Amino acid sequence: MAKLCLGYSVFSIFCLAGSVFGISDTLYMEITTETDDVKFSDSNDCKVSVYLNDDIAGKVYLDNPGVDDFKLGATDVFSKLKASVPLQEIEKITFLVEGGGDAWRLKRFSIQFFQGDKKTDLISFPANISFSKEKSDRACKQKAVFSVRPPQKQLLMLK
Ligand SMILES: [Ca+2]
Ligand SMILES: [Ca+2]
Repeated sequence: MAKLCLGYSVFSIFCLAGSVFGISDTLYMEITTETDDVKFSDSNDCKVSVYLNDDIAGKVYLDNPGVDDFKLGATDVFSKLKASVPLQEIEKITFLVEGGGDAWRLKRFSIQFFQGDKKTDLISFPANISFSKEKSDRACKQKAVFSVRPPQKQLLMLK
């Protein structure tokens, strides 16, 4: 009996922790970037992160460990990124670039959200933005921040 109670208690605590901290319903994002294929579009030292609405503290870095991301003309997929804002409250998606002596040119990106066994549609955005906080390696205007708004709330529905 004592063993059964102990088992039950541990299970309860786990369930409680799950509901309090939202372990079971963590919202994840998958972001796919297309680096432009025109000269100098690739980057070796831009530190790229993405955040939702104005929650800069909740930013997640786009970096696949051991992979040379943002090569010329490359498509990079960044998975299991934690979303810091509930799905229905997302109004803005912002790319932030820190550093960047070697600018990065983003042609397009897409984003999809996952929660449990459900997911949203894939939403795709044109960008055509060159990023660099420090200096340019292209004769065009550099930005360090780029924001888009999801076009329709229906696209942010889990299915
Ligand atoms: Ca570059
Ligand atoms: Ca990397």
